[in-house]
Amino acid sequence: MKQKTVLIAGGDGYLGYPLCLYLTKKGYKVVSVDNLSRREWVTEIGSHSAIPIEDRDYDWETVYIDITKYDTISSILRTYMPDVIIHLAEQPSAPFSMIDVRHAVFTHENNVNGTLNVIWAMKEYCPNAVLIKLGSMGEWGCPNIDIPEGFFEIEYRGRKDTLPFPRQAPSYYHQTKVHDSNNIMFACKIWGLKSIDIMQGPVYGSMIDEVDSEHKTRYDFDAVFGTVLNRFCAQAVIDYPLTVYGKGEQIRGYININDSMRCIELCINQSLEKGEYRVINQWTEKFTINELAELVKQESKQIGFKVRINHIDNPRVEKEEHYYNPDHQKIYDMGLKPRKLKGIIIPTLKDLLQYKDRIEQKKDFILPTIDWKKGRL
Ligand code: USQ
Repeated sequence: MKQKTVLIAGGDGYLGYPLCLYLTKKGYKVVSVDNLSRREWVTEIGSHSAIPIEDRDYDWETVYIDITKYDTISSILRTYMPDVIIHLAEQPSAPFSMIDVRHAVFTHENNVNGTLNVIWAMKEYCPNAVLIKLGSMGEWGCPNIDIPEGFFEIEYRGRKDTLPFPRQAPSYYHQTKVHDSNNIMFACKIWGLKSIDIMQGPVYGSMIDEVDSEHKTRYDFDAVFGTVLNRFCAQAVIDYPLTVYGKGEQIRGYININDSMRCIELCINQSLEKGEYRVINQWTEKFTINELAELVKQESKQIGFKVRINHIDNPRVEKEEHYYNPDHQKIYDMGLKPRKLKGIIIPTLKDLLQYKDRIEQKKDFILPTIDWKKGRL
């Protein structure tokens, strides 16, 4: 069988880089495109990745381009004619998008325009390819009813229809993911493109099973680019009280970085009909923030850490107590065998201990300084 060519947009990021490694080791022909802007954004806010990434290797083809320029992404698609395009090339931080108007507009231009360029170039040069697009569970918000995977049946004034489930994003970053979803759904409808739109919850973990010393992913722990569990693990390593925002009863669906890689590979091997727009909720376990903090505290006792938990004012506008019940059956139907978060905390802490000095160096960037109402504090 022909080896699939997979183009990964955003191949330098937290997920993109290990995904290149993972898929290369699995025998796919991988082409990574990136303009390294994630590195610049983290530098702009004054922080750095706990795991150094300056000297890492690329055992796959890498192209330095900016996908917000149509001519560059279209020429790449014309040259490589990928079977699958995995689009991760977005500004991924909610706080970064809430700093001020400049950052909100930049996040929209970068994310929404990049995705529009990808779908227009696909239509022109590889209309039979499958687009696997990284969206966010945040697109759904926290409604007081169950969350389906994309569509739901509704009866209104005596008539019934199957409609896209309402999206209620909690930041200007998450709003860009909603705009992307609408634009991709529309492209599938009018041009017959094929796409899987992945609604992924916060990802955690410092490494994938296939990692070696030359191919480590980045690991952010600052208040802008670090996701909550990764932050808690970094905080535990330097004996910094865990930063629970507000009441800490916010619930999210989490996924380990290994499972994220595996789900994406399962998506690569789905067969989609012409015009199909499929939505997947990609998360494996639900926790409140308080439960996450308690788990990190309990687990890390086994390696002699005495973790403290601190409730701080919530810089975000979000529900702190709510119902949360999103479906996530499709990843299991595709064949995912999930891992449990509990077993991953200690290996992550041990891995991070090697980088303790780098976390200490930037500990001033752990407390949040961006507020949803006031902008930069
Ligand atoms: N939180 C804390 N303490 C912290 C950091 C966060 O209590 O130190 C809380 C937040 O208030 C929020 C929850 O943890 O309720 C999740 O925050 P997060 O920063 O881990 O995740 P979020 O900003 O939602 O964004 C991250 C990724 C984003 C992805 C999203 C999936 O940065 O790219 O789309 O997770 S989801 O959360 O399902 O929308």
